[in-house]
Amino acid sequence: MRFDFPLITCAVCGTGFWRRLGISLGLGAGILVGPLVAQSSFEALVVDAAGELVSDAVLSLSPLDGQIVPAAAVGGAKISQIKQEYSPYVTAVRTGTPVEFPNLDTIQHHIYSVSKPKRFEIPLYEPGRSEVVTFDQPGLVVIGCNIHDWMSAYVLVLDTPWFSKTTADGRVRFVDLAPGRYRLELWHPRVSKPLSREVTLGTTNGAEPLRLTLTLRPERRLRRAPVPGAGGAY
Ligand SMILES: [Cu+2]
Repeated sequence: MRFDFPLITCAVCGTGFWRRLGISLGLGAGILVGPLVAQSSFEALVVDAAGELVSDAVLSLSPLDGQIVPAAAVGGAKISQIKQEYSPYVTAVRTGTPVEFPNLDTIQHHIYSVSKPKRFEIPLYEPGRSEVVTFDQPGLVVIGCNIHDWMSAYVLVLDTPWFSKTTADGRVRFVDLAPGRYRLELWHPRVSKPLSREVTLGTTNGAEPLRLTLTLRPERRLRRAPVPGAGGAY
């Protein structure tokens, strides 16, 4: 079975090659179709069981054929505390990435995680302060706040450089991938079990993104911070 995809932008380097790719689902032989070229691209559309577009889903592609993996980029990510929430709610990083945690509020926070890939704590975190935590093991890290129990954030730490998070359009796009087989994994904060399948990237003309359906648990995330102006902030 083969799907063809249009190419738009690079989730890794941000460049905008307008190439097109073909992708063959890795069912059985996982046949590559069309002449091989140096690079392939990939686009996916993520929807829920009702067909609604899904944001904050992280799709990653891990090479299975010894494709050359680029060195980790210099730089990091940032998760702010602002208006008594973490922003962004979902962050995906490559293993070894430093993540900055600036407190942009006028109150203290107390950041912590007890997740196995990165247990850490930044106690009584003063306004204006910023510390860096390096996520050096792959896996899912759930972050909370000991003062504001509604505050939560997720850091998905990945060994591959090829990952991207969906926004409101439910789409992820990759370019400059080497042709070959990849393990595709798709995670979301409300998914019980991440979607996982093997895909084979080739090169050919195409038009439609790969449509992926996630079965999501009901949304239970509640905003429980005090209403601005009503007093009681702490
Ligand atoms: Cu807090």
